[in-house]
Amino acid sequence: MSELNQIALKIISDGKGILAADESNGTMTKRLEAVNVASTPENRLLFREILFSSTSIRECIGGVILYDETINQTTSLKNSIPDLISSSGAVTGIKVDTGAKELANSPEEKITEGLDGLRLRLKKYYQLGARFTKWRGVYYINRTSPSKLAIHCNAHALARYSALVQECGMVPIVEPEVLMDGDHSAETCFEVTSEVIKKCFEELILHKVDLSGIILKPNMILAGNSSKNKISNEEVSSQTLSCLKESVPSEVPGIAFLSGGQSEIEATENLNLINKNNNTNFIMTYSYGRALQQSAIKFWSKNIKDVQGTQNIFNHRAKMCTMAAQGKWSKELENK
Ligand code: 5MM
Repeated sequence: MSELNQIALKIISDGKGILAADESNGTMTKRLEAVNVASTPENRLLFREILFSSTSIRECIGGVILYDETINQTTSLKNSIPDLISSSGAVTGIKVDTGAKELANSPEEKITEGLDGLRLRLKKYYQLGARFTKWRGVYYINRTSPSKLAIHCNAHALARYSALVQECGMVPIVEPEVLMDGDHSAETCFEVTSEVIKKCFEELILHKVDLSGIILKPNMILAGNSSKNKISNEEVSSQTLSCLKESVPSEVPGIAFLSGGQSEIEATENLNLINKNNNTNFIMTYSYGRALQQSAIKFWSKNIKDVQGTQNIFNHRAKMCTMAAQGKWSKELENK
């Protein structure tokens, strides 16, 4: 087992999953303003410190993805955030892309940027305690998208990023997100996701990335959020499994899904079925942002001083996701 493979397994084994707390300031501002909290560095830290000091970080969460602002912040007890996370046995991760920007010659699509100067930034993050990283490519589905161009250049960027991250001794999370926006069918989502993931692996292999030392973070196979032809949770699980089975090389140790705008329960139930029916050798777990934090942030915004109450809500969500990552979740457990 290579060192990178060991780090990847530490993050995702035994039902553990990833807390994606790497919202950029723009996204975090949307999340906080939606619950009437001012988006200041202090408030962003306040909420995140509550999550990172919850008991579920030890019990359920194998890795936490941070944003640049957060990895440089200090807790109320004057500890570094990576120290707080590792004191619970979890691994610190960091988002290293600088965002999805308009793609030249295809302005309705996006290319994720951040390769310039990346090697130096990675060295700095390693010194701060990060042992894994994240880079997200986004793909829209509509009549003309995603184009071959968007599929090609995002895969190329994900591969160049992954090679640099491994060179610096960290595990890259490879996140090609086919967005749920639109009225497309689940069948189209399947075809697009399969093409996007296959292209990513073609490039990762070309760039000599050690596939046993990455974690793939894909979307599940779902109909678009405005489609009238939604598929059942059972179908989501079977189609997601067959898509990944045909497009992901067997060396990859694990797959950690994004929630992509699914509700907390939907994302939990779908992950549970994926694990119940898992006919692959991949570990299937979660790397959720919204589906872990939604209820907690709502409660906290109305009860800013109630740290324990906020943590109870977050702990329950993390526990449910961890049960789902083992195929042991049920509605009864959810409502207990
Ligand atoms: C946590 O949200 C991340 C958002 O990043 P930006 O602020 O740069 O858009 C996002 O990459 C996230 O890690 C994944 O999409 C998973 O989050 P969800 O909410 O889809 O589970």
